[in-house]
Amino acid sequence: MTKKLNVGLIGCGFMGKVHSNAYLKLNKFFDVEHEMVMKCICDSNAEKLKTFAEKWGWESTETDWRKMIARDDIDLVDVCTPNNTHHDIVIAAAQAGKIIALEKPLSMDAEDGVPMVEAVEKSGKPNMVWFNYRRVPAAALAKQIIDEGRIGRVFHYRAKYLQDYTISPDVPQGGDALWRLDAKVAGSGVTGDLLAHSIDMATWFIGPIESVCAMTETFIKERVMQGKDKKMPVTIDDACAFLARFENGALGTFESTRYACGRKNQNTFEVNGEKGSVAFDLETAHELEYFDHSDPVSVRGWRTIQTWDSKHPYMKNWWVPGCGIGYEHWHINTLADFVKGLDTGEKTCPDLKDALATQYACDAVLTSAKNKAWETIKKP
Ligand code: SOE
Repeated sequence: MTKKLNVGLIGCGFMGKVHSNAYLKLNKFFDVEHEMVMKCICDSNAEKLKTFAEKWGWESTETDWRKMIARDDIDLVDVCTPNNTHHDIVIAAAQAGKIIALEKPLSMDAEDGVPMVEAVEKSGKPNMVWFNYRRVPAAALAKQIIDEGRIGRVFHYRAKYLQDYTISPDVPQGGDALWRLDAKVAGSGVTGDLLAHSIDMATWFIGPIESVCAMTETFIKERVMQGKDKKMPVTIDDACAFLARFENGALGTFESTRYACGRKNQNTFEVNGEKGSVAFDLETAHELEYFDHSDPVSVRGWRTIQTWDSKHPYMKNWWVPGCGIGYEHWHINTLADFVKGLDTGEKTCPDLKDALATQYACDAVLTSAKNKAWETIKKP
């Protein structure tokens, strides 16, 4: 390791913890040229910040993100704050010439995201959005199989992203833990939070979506707003389903909800092509299902590939075959790709512009649901 990379991370919530762990572990498992230096952690809650910094080994703290961005000893700004803050932080960080790693989704909506992309393009510095599921070994293997032409021309894409944590009407909205339920902070509900992952994966696998026809529903109309301590209208989409036409002619179906009793974080895809299919379910994340139509009929069938051999994507960096990896490691894999890109000068996908394409797709989904009509997706 020859170069030090001084990291400044904003936000001590769930994702701040996940990313802190990635900075802590990266150099232990991946041989990259840059050494991660956990230089500064920032959060407006001073008490929480102190405990977090001590626990994760951050060298210094700031309660004002503008001060952290202004510091000369910060090379990379990592944004782990709620969606309504991404715009201002990213633009300020880009103007200060920082490398940017931003937690998904890009922004509240595409209009909010466009100036962010303009700012990073003007700065010319590397940037990335943490769509971590691309770095699940089984998903990366699916990408390889598709790119090698093994399933041939793609006809169908099928995605589900299901959770159940908002089923109870007693779950409040807003505040540190539940801002994802408040559209003023999150931008949207399952569309921006969960379907953004599915859209990112789909376009990575088979290319851009051209148009969508969607429906959304808000099942529980009022919830207590934290801080206000009274019931207020719920303005997010609790569930969303849409049909999609891809630019390459494939058809897609996408479904997401936080009301699928028993589903904690089920993220699936299935891709059907002329020569075969691949299928994945995050609930069994080390497995990739693969069907090869060219197998002899007598033995033809779905095979389950356990993607924990050292030959599988990312796995040579982890344990011996059969000893699996999970959520924390997918983020370390993501960081590894980004830092390798800093070493070699290659762009890491998705960058902010790629994430803007996903944001345009999310906007089209929500507009389509509102207007009850097909919507064409704009391009960045
Ligand atoms: C909450 O719904 C959440 O943490 C999302 O924000 C993440 O992106 C997803 O991966 C898991 O669920």
